[in-house]
Amino acid sequence: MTTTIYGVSGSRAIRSLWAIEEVGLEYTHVATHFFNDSKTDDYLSVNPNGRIPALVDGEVTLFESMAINLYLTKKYAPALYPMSEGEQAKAIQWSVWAISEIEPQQMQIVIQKFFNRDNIDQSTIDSATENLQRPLAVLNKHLAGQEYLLGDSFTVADLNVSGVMLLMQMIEFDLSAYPNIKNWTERCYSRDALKRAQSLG
Ligand SMILES: N[C@@H](CCC(=O)N[C@@H](CS)C(=O)NCC(=O)O)C(=O)O
Repeated sequence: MTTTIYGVSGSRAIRSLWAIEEVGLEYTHVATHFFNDSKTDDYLSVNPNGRIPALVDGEVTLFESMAINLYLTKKYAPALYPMSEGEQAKAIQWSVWAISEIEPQQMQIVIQKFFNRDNIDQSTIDSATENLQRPLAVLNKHLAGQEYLLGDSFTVADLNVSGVMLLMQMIEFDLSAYPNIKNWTERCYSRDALKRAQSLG
């Protein structure tokens, strides 16, 4: 059986490139770019959304980084996937939370800072920054007194939430009011698997 992952590391595909490096599986990386590469007929037959990342693992074809990561860790890296049903639900909860509470707001800032450089709308940045305060306060409080989202060890919950928040690092979002988040992201981002994923094309 072959496993193929699509997407370039300088994009949101990094989330799943990181996951596949964490699970230690042999795989083929196709460095599909989010402009033209992701709109070819061949690629659209893998991900009809025309977005990266996507995964083909034998008979299973998946899009959406959070789903890919939950699948990969459950199947190939039990140490990263919680044992109990309650904890599995928590991993899904945090993954959905990151994509719905953090992602839309951080993307507003990414768009202004990277794709609208000549005509930055500061009010969009300001309101997204304001809207991020509530979820960040929730995360910071949750991380008080524990190293990782589900307790003492790094799991797919950390991979997914900190993977989404790699964009916050890129936009140099000020996390100084959230020391637990800062320390936790430093722990997550020091992992060798992330470094290997970032060095992929
Ligand atoms: N929610 C998706 C987001 C994927 C996504 O939007 N990726 C961007 C690259 S950063 C993309 O492929 N954009 C191409 C397009 O929108 O046409 C995930 O997490 O997998």
